[in-house]
Amino acid sequence: MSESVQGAVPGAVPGLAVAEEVREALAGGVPVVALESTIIAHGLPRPRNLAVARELEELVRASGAVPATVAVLDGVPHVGLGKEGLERIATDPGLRKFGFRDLAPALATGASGATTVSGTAFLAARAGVRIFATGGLGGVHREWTTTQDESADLALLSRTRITVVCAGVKSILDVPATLERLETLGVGVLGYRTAEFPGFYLTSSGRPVDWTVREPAEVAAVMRAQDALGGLDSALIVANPVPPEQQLDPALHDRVLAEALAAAERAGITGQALTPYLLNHLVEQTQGASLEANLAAVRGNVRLAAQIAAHWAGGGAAGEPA
Ligand code: PSU
Ligand code: MN
Repeated sequence: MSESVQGAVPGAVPGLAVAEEVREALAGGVPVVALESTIIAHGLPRPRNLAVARELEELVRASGAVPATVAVLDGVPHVGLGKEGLERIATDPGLRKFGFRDLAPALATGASGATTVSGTAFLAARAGVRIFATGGLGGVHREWTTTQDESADLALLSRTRITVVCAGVKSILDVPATLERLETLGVGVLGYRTAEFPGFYLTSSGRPVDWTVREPAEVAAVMRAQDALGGLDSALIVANPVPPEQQLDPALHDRVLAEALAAAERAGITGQALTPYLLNHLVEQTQGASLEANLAAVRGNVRLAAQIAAHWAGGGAAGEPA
């Protein structure tokens, strides 16, 4: 069984509410997969988001792992939400969006919010959860040279030992610049059964990856090698493309994305609001096709994460390889 970042008692972190089921799984070598809540609260339209939140947890369970959805409720960071907590993140209109840097003020003031990749990765790692599934990472935004808008996801992942299964970075971003930044930050990127970095809604971003793995066990082996090397606590990104038959039509994607970026600029949308604005715009302007591609990507990532978690926990294969 893997060593937890916490030492002897996985999940026992002061100030962190780790669900009993998650704690028991970590202590017993049962695979655990962390899930983020920003995609539920701010990245998907309501009321579909609640059904998706439940479906993702069920997918993890069906693969023999325990889901740990992460969020901050009334100033308490949760790793593993109960039924009510999940409902709350999907329906509460006042729920904020918390990256890593928001966690301390949220705790101190009793605030509630969904956690982004940076907030989720930090809390999950603190609880001893090593594998995390999401849709697409944040990254370097287009127009970075004037706005300096780069998601806090990247810097946090350069300092946190966690494996993130994603469909690349969101295609609303500057993908080549984001890949360069990941290299600068020393964050490893593995293409899963692909030599090309995925494009979130699209199967490929057109950019190459340096490393390709074909099986969940290979990912677990890379994680063990990270630990054997020791030293810096950087993350590992497993880039898992959406199947070609489930991707968004690339021509439609390019056209609608250009419109969305122009609309955001006209509306003066910046900061934390930008990513949800662009994602919602794409859903509307593609008549929901971008949503289906997004969901297909997330589902595939959650399944793969559960398989990796099984190999990491030493429990053999979870489900069948995709
Ligand atoms: N993946 C999705 N949809 C999302 C996100 C990821 O399929 O909405 C969220 C993640 O929480 C990610 C965040 O951390 O978008 C990035 O936001 P920003 O660019 O403001 O850092
Ligand atoms: Mn930003």
